[in-house]
Amino acid sequence: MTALSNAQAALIAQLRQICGLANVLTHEDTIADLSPWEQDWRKRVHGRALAVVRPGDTAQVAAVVKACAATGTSIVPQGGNTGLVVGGVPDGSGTQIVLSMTRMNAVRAVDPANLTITVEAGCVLQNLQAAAENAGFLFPLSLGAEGSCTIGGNLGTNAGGTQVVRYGNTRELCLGLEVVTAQGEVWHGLSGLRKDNTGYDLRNLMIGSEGTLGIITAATMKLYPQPAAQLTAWAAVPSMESAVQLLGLAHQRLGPGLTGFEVMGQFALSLVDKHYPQLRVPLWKDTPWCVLLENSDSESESHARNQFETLLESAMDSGCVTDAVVAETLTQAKGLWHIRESITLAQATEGLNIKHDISIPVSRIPAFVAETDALLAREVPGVRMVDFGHLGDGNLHYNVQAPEGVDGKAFLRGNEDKVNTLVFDQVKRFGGSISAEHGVGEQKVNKLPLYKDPTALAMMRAVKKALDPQNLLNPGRVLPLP
Ligand code: FAD
Ligand code: 2HG
Ligand code: ZN
Repeated sequence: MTALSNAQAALIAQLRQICGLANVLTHEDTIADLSPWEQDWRKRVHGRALAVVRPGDTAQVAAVVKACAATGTSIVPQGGNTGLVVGGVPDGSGTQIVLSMTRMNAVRAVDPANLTITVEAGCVLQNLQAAAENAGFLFPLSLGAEGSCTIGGNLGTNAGGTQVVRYGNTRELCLGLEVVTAQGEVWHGLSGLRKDNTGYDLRNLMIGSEGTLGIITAATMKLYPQPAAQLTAWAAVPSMESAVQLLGLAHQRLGPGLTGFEVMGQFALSLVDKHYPQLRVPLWKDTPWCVLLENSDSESESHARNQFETLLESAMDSGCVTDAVVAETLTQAKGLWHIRESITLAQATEGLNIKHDISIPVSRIPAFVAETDALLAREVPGVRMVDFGHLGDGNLHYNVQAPEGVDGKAFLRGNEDKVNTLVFDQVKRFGGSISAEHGVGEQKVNKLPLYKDPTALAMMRAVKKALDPQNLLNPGRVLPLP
C-alpha cells in the first residue's frame, strides 16, 4: 500500500470537514473495504480510489468539487454503480475521488398541476416510481436494475429500459436539472418548463454525458397519468421478420397503448430456464423467438383485453405469431416481466460474455441478425448468441457467450476484440449505433473514434474542453484521454 502524499492527506482532511468524518472513506480507515464503490457491476474491473466521498447536499458537492479542482484531483461521480460500461468506478491509480451520490436521495417536491416531480440525484429509481405512484401518477422509466440504480445515473447514461417505445429515454422524461459544474459552481436549472428557447440546450448536453461534463445533484422529471389497465402478453414468433411484423401490427392496433415490446431469443430464455427453473418460462422450447408486449389502456381492462385479443388473432392469422398467452392477473404479468429481466443475471451465471448494446433501424434488424449470426458462426465457431432486447426501439442486446464447455475468461482473452470488431463493423454497415442505451464509459472509449462521425467527435472534444478544461470529471470515459 502506498502512503498518502501530504497534499492528498490535506485534501482528505478538507473533504472530511465538508462532508463529515463518516462520509469520507479511505483505504487507510479501519473499515476499509471500498470494493462496492471500486468494482463494476459485472466484476470485470476493480479500480482503486483515493477516497469515497458521500456528500449530503448540493452545497457539499460544490465544495468537494472546488477542493478537488484546487488540487487537480479527478472525480468519478457514482450512483447505484449498476452501469454496464465501466463508467462509474475509479481507475487503478488510487488518485481519484469517487463521489457517491446515494445520500442525496430526497424527493424534494411533487407538482401535480405541472405533472412533475423533483428529486435528488441519488434517489433510487424504484423509490422515485413509488413516490410518483403515491401521488397518483406514473413515472414510466423502468429497467432491471431499478431497485438499486439512481436517477442521477439514469440521467448520466440517458438510460432506456422497457417503456421507451411509448415514453422515450430518460432524456425525454426530464424537464430540469440542478448541476455542479467542474469549477464547483451550481447551475440552478430545475425549471420544470416544457418550453424554453433561451439558447443552447444545456440540460440535454448534461444528460448522457456520463459524469464527464458536470455532476447532476437534482432533477425535475415528468409525471404521467396512471393507465386504467395494463396487460401483458407473451407470444411465440417464428422468425425475427415475424417479430418486426408483429411490432407493426401492435403499433397500428394499440396506438399509444403499446408501452412495451421486447424480443427474446431461444438461447437467452434457455439460460433463464436453466438457472431459474422456478420462473417457468412459457413457450420457449418450440420457437426461435418470443416477444413480450404490454398494452396500457386509458379506458378499462376489458377494452385492453379485447384490443390485445384482436391483435393476437390477426397476428396468428397472418402467421407472425404461432402461440401466445395473455396474463390473467397482475401477478402473472409481473412474472412474465421478471423472466425478461432475469436474462442479464442468467447469462452472468452461465459465465463471462461479451455484451453489445446496439441499435439499428427496426426494419433492418432481421437482415442484421441473420448476416451477423452467420458471420460469427463462421469466424468464431461454436459461440452462443444471447439475443434479446427492446425491439420496439430498434435496440438489441446482441450478446455473445463462449462455446459450450469453453472457459469464459480464456474465450474472452482470445476473442473479445475480434468479436467486437465483427459486430461493430456490421452495426456501422447497417447504419446503427454501438451504444443504444448503456453509454460509452471506459469500455467503448477506444471504439468510439472508429464508429462515431469525426465531426461529431471533434465537437464533443470541444465541449469537454470548454466545460472541464482541467479534465477533472470522469477523465478517460466517453472521450479518450488526451
Ligand atoms: P452508475 O452505474 O453509478 O453510473 C453510471 C454513469 O453515470 C457513470 O458514468 C457515472 O459517472 C454517471 N453518474 C452517476 N451518477 C451521476 C450524477 N449524479 N451526475 C453525473 N453523472 C453521474 N440500462 C439501460 O439503459 N436500460 C436497461 O434496460 C438496463 N437494464 C439493466 C439491468 C441490469 C440487471 C443492470 C445491472 C443494469 C442495467 N442497465 C440498463 C444499466 C444501468 O442500470 C443504467 O446505466 C443506470 O442508468 C445506471 O444508474 P446508476 O445509478 O447505477 O449509475
Ligand atoms: C436489459 O435490457 C439491460 O435487460 C441489460 O439493458 C442488457 O444484460 C444486458 O446485456
Ligand atoms: Zn436494455
